[in-house]
Amino acid sequence: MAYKTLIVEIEDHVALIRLNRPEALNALNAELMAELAEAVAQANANDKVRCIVLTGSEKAFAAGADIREMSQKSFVDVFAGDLFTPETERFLACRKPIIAAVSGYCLGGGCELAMMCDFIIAADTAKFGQPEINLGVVAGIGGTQRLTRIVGKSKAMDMHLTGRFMDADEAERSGLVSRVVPAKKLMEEAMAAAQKIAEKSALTVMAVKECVNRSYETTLREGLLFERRMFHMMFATEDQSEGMQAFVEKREPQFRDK
Ligand code: CO8
Repeated sequence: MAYKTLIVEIEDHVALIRLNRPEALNALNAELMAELAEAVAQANANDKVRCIVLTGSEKAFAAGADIREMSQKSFVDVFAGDLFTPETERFLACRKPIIAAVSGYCLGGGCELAMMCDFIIAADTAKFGQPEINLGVVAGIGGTQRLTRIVGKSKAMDMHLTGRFMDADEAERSGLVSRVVPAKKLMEEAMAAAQKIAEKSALTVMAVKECVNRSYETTLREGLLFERRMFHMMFATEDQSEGMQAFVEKREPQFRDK
């Protein structure tokens, strides 16, 4: 499918989705959000795709929701229209891992979108921020909730209240990103991580994503039980038997997603 605001390529089991509104530093407008939700849903449904990488340009992953577009909206438009809810729900329904490869500005809705991914690999040029306060609004697609859970209350308050930007090193120190790499190596690293995931059993990958995400939704006790039962359930799969047998026989496992 051809998109106006995205470039989508599938390479060796990895769907690479590139935000492509260079004229607005990949600001998230209604069209981009609808196309992104569709592209992710398609990748999720495509048996050839085992992992997704979401990226922007060197200058910006995304500089936030589209301020020009939002500036024309009323309360009724955003509330009754439920701005961005269906799109984010579709994005979050994806059961395959999504890696955000972030270079340059990753602000407001852009930072929130990156946090909706499963992990973030950042270029050393990345700048994260929740500057909505400068526009007279609060974050709206998870910034106050996800950033707080990821980096803790003090830093989340600092970011949201001052609107300052955080560089890649600070983002790594704070646990917002999993690794920082030189900008030139960003796509190579992100694609290599995606390829590594693509080699695993798709069943186990799906289970890991569900287990880790569960930790944000439940108490520790319930989360531990969920994880334990998921572990037990994996013994109903051929891939568990193959994975363990391969280790014992000192060979590479041949997973079949069964
Ligand atoms: N929206 C629309 N256009 C944008 C945006 C944006 N968020 N960011 C940049 N652009 C446009 C600029 O207007 C400019 O366009 P033009 O050339 O036509 O004037 C072009 O991109 C290049 O930008 P700059 O000239 O400003 O580039 P600089 O390198 O000088 O500055 C910055 C880069 C610092 C990133 C600057 O552009 C900036 O501050 N951008 C806005 C950042 C921001 O405030 N983001 C938060 C937006 S609000 C939000 O994300 C809320 C999300 C929640 C939605 C919830 C819905 C339910």
